[in-house]
Amino acid sequence: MFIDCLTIFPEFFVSPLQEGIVRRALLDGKIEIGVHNIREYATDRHSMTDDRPFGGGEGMVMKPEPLSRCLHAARKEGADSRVILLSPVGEQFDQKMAERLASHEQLILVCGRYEGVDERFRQQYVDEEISIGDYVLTGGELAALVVLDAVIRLLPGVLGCGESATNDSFSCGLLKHRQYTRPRVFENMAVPEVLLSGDHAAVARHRLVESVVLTLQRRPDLLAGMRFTPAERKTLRQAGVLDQVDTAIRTLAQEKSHEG
Ligand code: 9WO
Repeated sequence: MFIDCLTIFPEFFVSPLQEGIVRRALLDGKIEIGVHNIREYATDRHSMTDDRPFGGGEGMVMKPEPLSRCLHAARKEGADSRVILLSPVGEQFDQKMAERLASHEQLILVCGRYEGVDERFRQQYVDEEISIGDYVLTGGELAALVVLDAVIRLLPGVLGCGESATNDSFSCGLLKHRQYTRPRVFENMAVPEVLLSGDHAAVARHRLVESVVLTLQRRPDLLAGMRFTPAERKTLRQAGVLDQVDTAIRTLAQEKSHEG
């Protein structure tokens, strides 16, 4: 996959791309990342990328021409590319969106600064606008790095077999169970006995219950539309949480039907 970032602060992308899994994906050639300095595509004497807003008011707006020139330079002709603007009014980013974006050949992440980008650039070139959450940043760069990180780890061969994405929080619709490592006792707290038993089926049942209870407590909204197999239902019944789960799922379904 090609990932290209359009920014007036290319240095933002240096160290986040030089660590851990993203670094390895780059070295293995699984991804190619281009960081393009919008300023290099300004044509005036002072390389201006911003200008005063029409209609007056505070702050500056990013000029459309340097952005479009930069975009044309970044775009791989003939590739299935997606142009994304990071902005607080975008659609909220989530794991499902990361999975969808991971299927494109090229992502072009446009990072705004100042008060935002000229509306005509957005209309003409932006395929989708993405928000990573309900807060305002000083620019789109950190949001672009979040999207980039979440997408890269989903690409084939990027995670080793010991770090598979299939057991992550959200991948199966539930939050991931909590983890333990050595020592067996830390500050008087022991590791749950079942995890030491070597009984893989019992461990799997324990983790399912842990996941479901954590999701009920923290993110019951994630249980909407959730379906459990008869074996899973049996495990949840034995753990005494099945009724609570069914009630939560039913309540969410009712809430949804009242919305529509
Ligand atoms: C800001 C904005 C506010 C209201 C309506 C539209 C808007 N567009 C932008 C915008 O493109 N802002 C640029 C990027 C310039 C100012 C700083 N920027 C920004 C992006 N701040 N916060 C984000 C952001 C991006 C993704 N998820 C959360 C916040």
